[in-house]
Amino acid sequence: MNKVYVSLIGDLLHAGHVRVLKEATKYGAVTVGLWTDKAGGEVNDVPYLDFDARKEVLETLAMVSEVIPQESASYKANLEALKPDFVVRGDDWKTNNQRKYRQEVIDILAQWGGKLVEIPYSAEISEANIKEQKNKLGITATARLGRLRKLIEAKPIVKILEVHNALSGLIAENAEETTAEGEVLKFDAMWSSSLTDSTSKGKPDIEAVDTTSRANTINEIFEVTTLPMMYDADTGGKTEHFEFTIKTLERLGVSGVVIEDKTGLKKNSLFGNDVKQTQDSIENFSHKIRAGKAAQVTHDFMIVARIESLILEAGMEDALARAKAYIEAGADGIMIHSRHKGPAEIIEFVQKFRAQNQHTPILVVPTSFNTVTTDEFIELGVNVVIYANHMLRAAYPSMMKVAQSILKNKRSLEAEPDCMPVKQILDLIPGTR
Ligand code: SPV
Ligand code: MG
Repeated sequence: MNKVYVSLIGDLLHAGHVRVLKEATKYGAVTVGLWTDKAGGEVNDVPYLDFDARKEVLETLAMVSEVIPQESASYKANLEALKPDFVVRGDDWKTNNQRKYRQEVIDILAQWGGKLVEIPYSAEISEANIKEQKNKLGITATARLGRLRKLIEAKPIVKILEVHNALSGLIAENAEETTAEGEVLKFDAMWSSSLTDSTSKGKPDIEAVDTTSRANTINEIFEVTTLPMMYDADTGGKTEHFEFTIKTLERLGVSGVVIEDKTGLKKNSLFGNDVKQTQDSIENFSHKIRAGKAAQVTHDFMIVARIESLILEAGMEDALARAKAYIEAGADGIMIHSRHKGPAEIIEFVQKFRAQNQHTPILVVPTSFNTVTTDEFIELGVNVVIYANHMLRAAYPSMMKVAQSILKNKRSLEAEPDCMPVKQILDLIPGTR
């Protein structure tokens, strides 16, 4: 009997998959190569359901003889191991994010006279459309919460964009760039920044906006988005308060918090030692991390320890010693911050840290060392990059410019080129009409 290979992510089985599998059975015994999280991570398509749950569903189908893992978005390894006579697939990969693997499949099959059979997909069952429908359904708090940890494990790097209201949340969710090779670039998650949430409420970044107010903003953002969120919890406050904050965030579906090792009146890190700021002791801060880990209800929630040693000029050795201690206290990740224009001290920290610890996720906030690309961060061993304030910083100058133009010209005509057309803003939000 001929061997047929069908490659699937299989998060949501739909008519398109059934058509492919039905057709595949006409050619022989069907082996499904089921994508692992890592395979999905390579093309920005990390499955929502666990591998075993997806496998269980496929194995119940009479059309499927066997389900094996496909560990990469490239079919190469499985095809070379299995040497199938046919690969059957929906033709949507002629245009989607997998198009670079199509020719590779054709070339590999040709080595033993295998053939690619493509099933026409109509627009209503294309992956893109299915995904859009799925996004419209929204996401549960539990699924959203667990997603960030999964993305960090599956992807070479996780890109997080700052959001401060629902509209900026929609931008983080929908912004998309397609490269010449067909790779779709998107943000993976949102950053609830203390700086921009405070600033958009007209308050200084000194822990003056309380958790209730921050939670209300998150609720509004979560109503219209599905991306996971990392929350900037400043110092975490008093340990007893931090325990409540964690439970509040988990209830909302936030994936994790970053707390910074400062004490007393917190000021924004980008001031460095230009203002009075005090670093907490390793002992106190480790205690806060331990209490937080003990307080969390879910398994997946992350507590990331943010080290301010470089910001406060306490030195590299201090930063490394703190990283070690905070991980021992239970931190799920380390954020190392710097306000230097160049990335030298961040690079040194990551290299020295990675020499001792290959697994704990490292997060960076390249506001000042902004020349470094995500590809370079991957090379270095960074797992998460947070663009921590750019949405608000982009919006404010435009608004200021338009306000001044109206005053100066005593009318709004001159400001029009800096404004989105009214027709466009009316159609910006789906469901407005
Ligand atoms: C924030 O976004 O509020 C941060 C990052 O904490 S920074 O402003 O660089 O300190
Ligand atoms: Mg902050």
